[in-house]
Amino acid sequence: MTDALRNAAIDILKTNDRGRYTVPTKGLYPFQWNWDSCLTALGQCHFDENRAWTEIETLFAHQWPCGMVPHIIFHQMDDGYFPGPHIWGTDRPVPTSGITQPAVAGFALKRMLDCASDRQAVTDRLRALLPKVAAWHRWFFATRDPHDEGLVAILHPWEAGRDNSVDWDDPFDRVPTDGITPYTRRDTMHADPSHRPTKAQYDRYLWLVEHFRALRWDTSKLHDASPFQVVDPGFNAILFRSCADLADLAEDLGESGIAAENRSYAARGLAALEGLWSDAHGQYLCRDRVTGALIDSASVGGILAVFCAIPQARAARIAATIAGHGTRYCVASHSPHDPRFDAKRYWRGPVWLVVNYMIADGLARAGQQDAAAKISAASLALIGKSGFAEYYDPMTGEALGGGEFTWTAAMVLEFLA
Ligand code: 9YW
Repeated sequence: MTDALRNAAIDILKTNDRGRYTVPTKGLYPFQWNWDSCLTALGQCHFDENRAWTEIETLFAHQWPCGMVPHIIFHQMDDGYFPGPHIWGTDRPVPTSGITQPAVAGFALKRMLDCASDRQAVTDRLRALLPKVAAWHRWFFATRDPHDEGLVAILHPWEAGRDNSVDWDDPFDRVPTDGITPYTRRDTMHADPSHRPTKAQYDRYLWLVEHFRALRWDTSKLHDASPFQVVDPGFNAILFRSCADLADLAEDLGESGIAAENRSYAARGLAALEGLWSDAHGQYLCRDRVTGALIDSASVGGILAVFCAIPQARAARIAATIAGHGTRYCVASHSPHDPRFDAKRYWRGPVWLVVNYMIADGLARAGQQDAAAKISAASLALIGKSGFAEYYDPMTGEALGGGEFTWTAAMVLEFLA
């Protein structure tokens, strides 16, 4: 059974491999996505280490001069996806989007080095990537933390990778929709529209893109110009974990400057994260940076915070919160106790294996082995029941969204390792 699952996962990674990058799934997402690629590399490591390093190298070959690593690289034109390169209008040699995604590369590289069959053989590749990842981290604090809080803001829901989370509902009220260019969505042609974001949300996604494009994608200006600035605990935790892991890697390579800088980002960030803790919810919450208020929305973003080195008591409480969800399959992307929970709609309830993986990893590191093992078992049970889907109904385990999904397959290889 384990061998069959493993082989099926490898088949998916190979099917979606486009040579130097992997598409999340054919049809729905025909390009390279940032955090998908980094997590995909972890799966590739289990059968083709060289290919795994190439995946990350390709991503960083498209880093912007300012340090940002874009969320999509449009390697080859494909009309199957909207919004394509012309809507973004970023003017890059190979077209990219103009926003970023969770900075999981630092973590991925450390994990890849730990898994390497010959660490010496990958040292040069790591040495070449190190300053690039460091530049990305520096860019985050320079452009997304203008008041030196130690926490960075996302300026678009797509940056968090949790597109239509309940977290963004209130801050989205401030984003206008007037004047946007008429458009035709493509996602709803590939997947059930009732499992996807609404038109009202897409209008706002597009308004933000057009607004940033009008500022010529000057990433030093976007933060203050954006009506949407949200401090997401999950997004920050991924960055802090990557900073800490990059610092370890840098230390090993004698790059003391990068090590010290990233240790400091991680330490300051961890301290600042405490301000997002909610005792009432037993997890962290987002903060709306425009109003300064915490957002009363118990999403998986506040659970994912366990991916960085939060205090052990917080991790224990998060484990209890997950258990308290009471869903057959964990971890629901939104609390089922909240009336806004929607078991089938994308990031408003369904389970995502990548998020499960990071939560399980964080819980295990914090001494919550049982809770981590339950998440791992639930993840594999979902695959056994419904295959390698994009996301799943936490109550029934039904497969939702795209099929033959790359990062889902990659995570299975990690869960089986
Ligand atoms: C989009 C590719 C991406 C993920 C995101 C997920 C979804 C849709 O798919 O985004 O149009 O970008 O929300 O996290 O990276 O798998």
